Amino acid sequence: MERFSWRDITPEEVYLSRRRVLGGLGLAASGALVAGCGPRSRPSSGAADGAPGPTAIAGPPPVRTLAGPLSPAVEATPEPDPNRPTSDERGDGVTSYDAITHYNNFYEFTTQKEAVARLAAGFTTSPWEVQVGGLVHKPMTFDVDGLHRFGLEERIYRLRCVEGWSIVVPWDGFPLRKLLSAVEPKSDAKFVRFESVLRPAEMQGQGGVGFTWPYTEGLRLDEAMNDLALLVTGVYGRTLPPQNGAPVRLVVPWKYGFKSIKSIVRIDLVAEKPTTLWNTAAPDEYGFFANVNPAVDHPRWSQQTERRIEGGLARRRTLAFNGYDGQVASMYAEMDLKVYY
Ligand SMILES: Nc1nc2c(c(=O)[nH]1)N[C@H]1C(S)=C(S)[C@@H](COP(=O)(O)O)O[C@H]1N2
Ligand SMILES: [Mo]
Repeated sequence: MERFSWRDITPEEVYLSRRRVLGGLGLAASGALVAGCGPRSRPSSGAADGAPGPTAIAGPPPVRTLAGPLSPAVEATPEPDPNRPTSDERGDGVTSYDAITHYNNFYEFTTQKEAVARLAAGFTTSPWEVQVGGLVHKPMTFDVDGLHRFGLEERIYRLRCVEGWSIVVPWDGFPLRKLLSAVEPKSDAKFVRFESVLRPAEMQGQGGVGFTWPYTEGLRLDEAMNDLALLVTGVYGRTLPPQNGAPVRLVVPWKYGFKSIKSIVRIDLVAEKPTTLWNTAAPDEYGFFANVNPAVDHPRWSQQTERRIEGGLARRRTLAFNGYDGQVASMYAEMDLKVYY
């Protein structure tokens, strides 16, 4: 049984150097990680580190409606789809399938990012039900095929982990707002609460202490209705592999990655701000809103820069709202983002 607590969650550079000290072994197995194994120093905070400044935003993220069903998940990088854009709207190239499926945060399995894929490999994702209820007029239960009545789109989003690493991913899914509209929220519904599966027999990390399982997350209703908030069942045109949150997960690209809850079994409309796993474990470290904000440091590390998990040690500037400010900043016009992080 693995035992860990929120204090084990560290900035990526500490995580990587700790792994190196613990043997360095296994690390080289993942090509994506070799870059992270070299000697590294603490990132300097701010302008002095030579990180490139933000580039101009060309428009909203690329969206492509998918015609057919998703193909089965694969172990190795799937054949490239000639129709898929190879970069996001900023021109940031997509991160490879191998990299995003072998460097994961999924604490139900382990805190070792390189080991999640292996430990999650046999995870049972079918049958699966997602119950949608709470303050709604039409509570509904969906199986995964049933969710696809809301359509299937490919969206290339950046995902920025609170620990300081990031990826660019072609997700397949549909806007959460379509599902929420279908269940017809009552007028007193103000927040949405999400719950991951509780299955300690298959998830060794749930046997440990330090967290209140199951993993839970939440959004304010207007955030959940924002077009960018995506319920995801696939990646790279393939069924989502277990390590990335199969069979269905949320992706909220303007917030730190921990808001993008995996392997969802319940979605409830509620009146009060829901408690969430990370906010409960360490409220001063992981806020409920958790909007990507380079101006507010994590209490234990800077949030000014980040490292793409492919492409070496270079750090780039972290952008307010992860660069999606044009689509989301108006929701927070009244909030002091230095206080409500
Ligand atoms: N249920 C659950 N969801 C989760 C997590 C988790 O541990 N459990 N980790 C979160 C964190 S911290 C990040 S950065 C993203 C990582 O998603 P990825 O592995 O697909 O890149 O998943 C998020 N969703
Ligand atoms: Mo994260």
